[in-house]
Amino acid sequence: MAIPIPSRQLFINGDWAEPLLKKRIPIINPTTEEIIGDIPAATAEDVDVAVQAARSALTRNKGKDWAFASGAVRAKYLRAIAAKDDVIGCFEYYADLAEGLDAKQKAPISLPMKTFKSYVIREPIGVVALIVPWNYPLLMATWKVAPALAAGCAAILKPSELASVTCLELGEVCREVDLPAGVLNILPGLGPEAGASLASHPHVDKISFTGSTVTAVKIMTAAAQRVKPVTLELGGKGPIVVFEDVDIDKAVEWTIFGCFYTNGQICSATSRLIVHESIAAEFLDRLVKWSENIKISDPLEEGCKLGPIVSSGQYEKVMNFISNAKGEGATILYGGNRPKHLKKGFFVEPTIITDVTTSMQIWREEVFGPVLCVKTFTTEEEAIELANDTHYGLGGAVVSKDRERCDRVSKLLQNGAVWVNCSQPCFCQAPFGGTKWSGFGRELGEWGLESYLSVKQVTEYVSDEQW
Ligand code: TXE
Repeated sequence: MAIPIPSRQLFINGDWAEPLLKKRIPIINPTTEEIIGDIPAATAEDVDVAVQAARSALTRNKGKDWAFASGAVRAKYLRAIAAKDDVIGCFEYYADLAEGLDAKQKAPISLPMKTFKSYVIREPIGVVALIVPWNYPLLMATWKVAPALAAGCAAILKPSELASVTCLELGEVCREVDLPAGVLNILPGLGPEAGASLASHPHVDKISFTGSTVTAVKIMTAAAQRVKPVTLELGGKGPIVVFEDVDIDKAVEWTIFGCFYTNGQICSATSRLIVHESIAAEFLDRLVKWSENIKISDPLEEGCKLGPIVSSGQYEKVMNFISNAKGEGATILYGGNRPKHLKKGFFVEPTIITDVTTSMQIWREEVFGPVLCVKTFTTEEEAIELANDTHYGLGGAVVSKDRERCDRVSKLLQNGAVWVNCSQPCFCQAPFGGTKWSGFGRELGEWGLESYLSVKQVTEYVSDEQW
């Protein structure tokens, strides 16, 4: 059954506002390729208004100042938003951390001289730009909005032009819970217009970005001009290393989940299978059998396990990766095509690619689609070398019954997250982020909150002694 899409405007200063240039972007259903609605498109003019609203929300003197409110006050709003929304756990978690922040304020520092007293206060960084991608649009937004608001920042959320609808509904929730005006503004729009204006705006104090490495470079360049801090959560080409002592069925299941879940449109997807050569033949056999049973359909259909790719552009990109792999001499062991039973929509079969070399594009670049490439290994050392043979460093997995081996490998993988005997579990209490081209800074957990706080020392001369 089709879900009605509400027609929304930009969310600025606590209310809906038509974009100043009245631009809108069509929404295309990736299953039917039909236009099913549209979203407002912010431009630099709207960004100015929203940044001004956010800035005055920080210090407006009507008893509702956001930056100077206690963590407990902010926690009340976060819990109210959580009660109305889907990504409840994350908002509730940061409501708890906001309260915890009150107790940490004015924490004394022990100094070597009695003539001075020193303490530390944690203050919100200020106005923050939160730029998010289209995969998990509301969740990626929440990973930023909840800690930013808990810290006392005022935010401008820029959802992806390909998936803004759920983020806009967050605006309606904020209205319902009477979140002070300007604390959260939501500005969908094109990356080079709304996104770039936000990243370079002189009154934005920090940028937190999730998306591609190419766009991250542009954002960092803009931020560098004004010496602004950035947190970057970027792409990946994660390994899943499978040793010879595993329960093959369980390991196959995690391999499938780690690469094909959400169509592989996950930054931390483990899309490079590195499997011990002694079990490789049987492993691949069972992997193919599993893949044959994945139901590909309209995601609204019961039992669907694999829906369409997000957009025609992304569909073309995934198909190009597959044909380039063939062109470079790799073997398409399974999939590689549009499923025959689906005539419309941006659908791609789950795809398994073998005979891969480490110089091939399919080994080196992020596909962001349901495409797994495979290599075998003989020694643990070789497996680690293959796993780390990438510019990226977001998620990685190791599967083995040998605990000590898992500990050794976990230590040596150059990833921000390592999963042992599983792939992809994610909890808002644990830090998430990457190394190398996968970015820097951490989201979630207490690290997520710290990234929106600035630390100030206050040191007092307390002695009667004269200088
Ligand atoms: O990402 P972009 P796209 C990867 C994935 C995908 C590729 C391109 O491989 O195929 O990136 O996807 C905004 N200044 N990932 O084009 O461009 C944009 O509007 C400021 C991995 O969708 O990075 C959107 O809101 N902002 C990734 C956000 O940046 C700009 C998730 C992300 O878009 C901008 C998504 C600019 N100049 C794609 N240009 C992950 N790590 O999860 C664009 N934007």
